[in-house]
Amino acid sequence: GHKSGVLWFTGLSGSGKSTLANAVDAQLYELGVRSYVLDGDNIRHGLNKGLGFGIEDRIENIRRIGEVAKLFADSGQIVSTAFISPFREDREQARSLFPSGEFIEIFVDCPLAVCEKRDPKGLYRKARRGEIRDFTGIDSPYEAPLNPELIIETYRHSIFKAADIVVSYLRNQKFI
Ligand code: GGZ
Repeated sequence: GHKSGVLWFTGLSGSGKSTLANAVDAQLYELGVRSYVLDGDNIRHGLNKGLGFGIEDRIENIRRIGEVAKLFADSGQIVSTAFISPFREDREQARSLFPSGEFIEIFVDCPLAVCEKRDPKGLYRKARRGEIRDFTGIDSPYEAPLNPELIIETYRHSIFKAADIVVSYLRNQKFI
């Protein structure tokens, strides 16, 4: 068996949160650990359809994600959440839903300039042109974690190495 908990990935758009969460999920699957990833594809397009990117909507987005993550953890799984989650206070609120040690905040650290250069969906370009407003890092704030359990610098690690750092942490902390 294994312990349940949440891997809370936070970082800018294009920093690699979803990619990393999915790589960790794949490694956990190989190890026979039950895990699940919550990301924009299954939450923003479903449960949270209708929420936008203004401050109030982001707060509500993260609040619901915290509650859903708790349900998955209660079901015995290791759940990964891959959302910008830009505000410290909201991440702390999510943390407070979990027993101490079971909320693992992972700062997916990648400079804005690198995220902007990657720009996989062309959103930064649109934000720079003023075609999208309230874009994180451009005209909406991102508050980096002050004391995360892990910092992963995705601009200097391969995705495999980055996932390995997370899985090793879970081993060291006796989750798996
Ligand atoms: C930030 C936006 C915005 C704005 C659309 N600001 O790179 P992506 O496309 O796939 O990831 C971003 C995603 C952010 O949604 P989250 O639910 O993670 O945000 S938050 O935690 O702040 O609620 C981006 C896309 O949605 N996107 N408009 N204005 N990202």
